[in-house]
Amino acid sequence: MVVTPELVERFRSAKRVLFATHERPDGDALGSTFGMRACLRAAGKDAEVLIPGELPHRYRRLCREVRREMNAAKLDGFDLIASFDCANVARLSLPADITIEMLRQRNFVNLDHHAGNNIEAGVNCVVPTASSTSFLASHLAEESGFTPTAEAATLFLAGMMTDTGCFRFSNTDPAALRRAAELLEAGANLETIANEVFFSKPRNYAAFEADLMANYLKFGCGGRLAYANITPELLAAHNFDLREDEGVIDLLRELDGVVVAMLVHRNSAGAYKVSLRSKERRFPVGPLARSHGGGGHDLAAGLTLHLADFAEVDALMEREIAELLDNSGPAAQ
Ligand SMILES: [Mn+2]
Repeated sequence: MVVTPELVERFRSAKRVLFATHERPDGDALGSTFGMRACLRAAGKDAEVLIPGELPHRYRRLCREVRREMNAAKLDGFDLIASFDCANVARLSLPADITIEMLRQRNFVNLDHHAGNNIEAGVNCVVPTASSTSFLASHLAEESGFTPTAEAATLFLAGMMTDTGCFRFSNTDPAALRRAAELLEAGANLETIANEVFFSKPRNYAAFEADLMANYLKFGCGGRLAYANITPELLAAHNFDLREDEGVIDLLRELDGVVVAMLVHRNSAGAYKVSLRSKERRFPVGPLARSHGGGGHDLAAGLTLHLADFAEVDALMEREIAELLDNSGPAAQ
């Protein structure tokens, strides 16, 4: 079994299921919850996904009928509540009237693939070796005896593809590729995923990216670091919402010769948010992020700095990334 028998049992016996996930939901958060919802509905059960905020543009057609509000009384109408793909209590996206304690007092389960998950539900199935929560959810559906519909297969595959960077990132493993094949056999619509999720960039986003690459891109560490400051002026010029697209950093990562990519933007509180990506396991950016109170994986991590301006952030990070690139082990064979 890929998921725990306890989790399977809770889903088998449930009649009305409510899903929650992390704030700023990504493809995996949405694919896993909406995919499992489709499986449950096809099995004649009631199921809803609770997301108080807006969905990113590219998922709006794949993920319809979002539940936006909830209160304690309505919560009692559900006999199972599930948190999917959320590692951190602070990031669980709930309406103002609902607390994590209210969920913990009920039949509450937790499915995730992030190490260090602190949701602490009644049943916790956390599998850090799994490439995505959508991968786990597709196995949960199968092991619970629900046949994935074509819609569910499409959603699970979309979640797997977004979390693995279309099977390019280091979390891609044989099990993920096999599962992708099985989901295609179950009717997943790859054309829909490609067109909705990946080939659907609004024109103002393309203009933002062109401006970024032409006018904001900088290099350090002898060309092995590519970075950019996402200034409020740049965002305003193109009416770009950085929350909409987490793929911007890949524009830097995909450059030849670049090992570490970094984006810096200033949040509404005036702090500087730093996103880091590394292309090589021998140069992990995770420990660097954690040394500043940030977090993430070895090759994809983030941190927040409270400094005076972009220049101070750039100088500090370039110094630390230079150290990382100089001090890590010998070149891979
Ligand atoms: Mn995920």
